[in-house]
Amino acid sequence: MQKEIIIIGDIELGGGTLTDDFISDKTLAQLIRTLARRKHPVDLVLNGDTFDFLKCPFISGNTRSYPRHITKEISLAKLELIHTAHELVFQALKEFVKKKENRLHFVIGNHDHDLFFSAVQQKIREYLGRKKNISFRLQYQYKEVYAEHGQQYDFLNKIKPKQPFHLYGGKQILNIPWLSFGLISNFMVLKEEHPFLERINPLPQVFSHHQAIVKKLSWQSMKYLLLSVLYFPIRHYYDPTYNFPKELLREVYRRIKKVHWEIDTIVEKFKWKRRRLIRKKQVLVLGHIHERYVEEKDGRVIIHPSTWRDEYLLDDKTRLLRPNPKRYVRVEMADDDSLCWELVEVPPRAGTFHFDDVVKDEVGFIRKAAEQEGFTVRF
Ligand SMILES: [Mn+2]
Repeated sequence: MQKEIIIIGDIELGGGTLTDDFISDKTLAQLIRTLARRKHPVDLVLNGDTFDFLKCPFISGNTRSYPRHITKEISLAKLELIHTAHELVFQALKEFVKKKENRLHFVIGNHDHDLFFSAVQQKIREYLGRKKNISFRLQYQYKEVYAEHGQQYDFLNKIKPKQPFHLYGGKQILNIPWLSFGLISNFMVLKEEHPFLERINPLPQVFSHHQAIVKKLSWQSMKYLLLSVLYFPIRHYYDPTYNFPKELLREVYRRIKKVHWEIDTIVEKFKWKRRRLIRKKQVLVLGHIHERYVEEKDGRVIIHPSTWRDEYLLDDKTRLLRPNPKRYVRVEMADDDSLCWELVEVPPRAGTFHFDDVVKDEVGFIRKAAEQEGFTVRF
């Protein structure tokens, strides 16, 4: 075999706090260690949102906050939390890159925009004990295989790769999308109050069984939107993180009205915008949306393998919460460049919960899920 390519997206390693939704360290580390022992070269593509910097707090002394002016010092402090919480995964990656034929590619997503800081990249290389076979990029391409995170086809989470930073107060700060600024300064309180609810899909079902959250969410969104348009741009005139891109207004309004925050048109937009590239590829992998999607046509496949975060599917009738399996894309490339692919499913270790029990004690069930996955929480 010429090469094996493994594509894993939306792992979302967090800071080990209540807002960290990744608990499958054992399963993931085991998979990476298996890859490290292969006899042929392996490309491991972590397809964006590998780290959840967005929902990771900045802890300084006794204060915990979600600052919107994200300097490299703040990103590094968050990275340290993530490293401490998920050392098992870092250790496995370290073992993987030790072999110089192997390549580790970090594709940048909207939750790990912080990877644009070269100091953050350097620190990761330091943690993994290697420099050469680790890369940070916006997309991965090898012959007829292509992967990118997909936030560029999502109006609200689109990043600006050519201007990843603002200059503010003489310092470089991250130029993250408007929605990310909103999440950081308005919705993290809600996420801390309802850490488990945010792991449950589909949203309309969750909302229909939990009216209180709908009220809180609509009120928060409306308040933030109004302030963003009418007040913040004046109050914080010199602060680039409060610039409001007007073209978002219509889209946001439409989404609030429909209580529709999930993005469902990424594949369609991707197919239109990258039609020339798509014609040249055989396997195309996107992330960002946390749903499994496979589209095979004319000897070509487009795949969303879904997330590695701890997520559940709510059954409307029984009100049971079933943990979603984790998935990754595996491509085998033969010496003559011919390839075969498969979407591999990893069964969850966590068990099934009842929605009504979870709602009564969200933190308790966050702990229970972690316990079942063998992940130690520190809160
Ligand atoms: Mn994303």
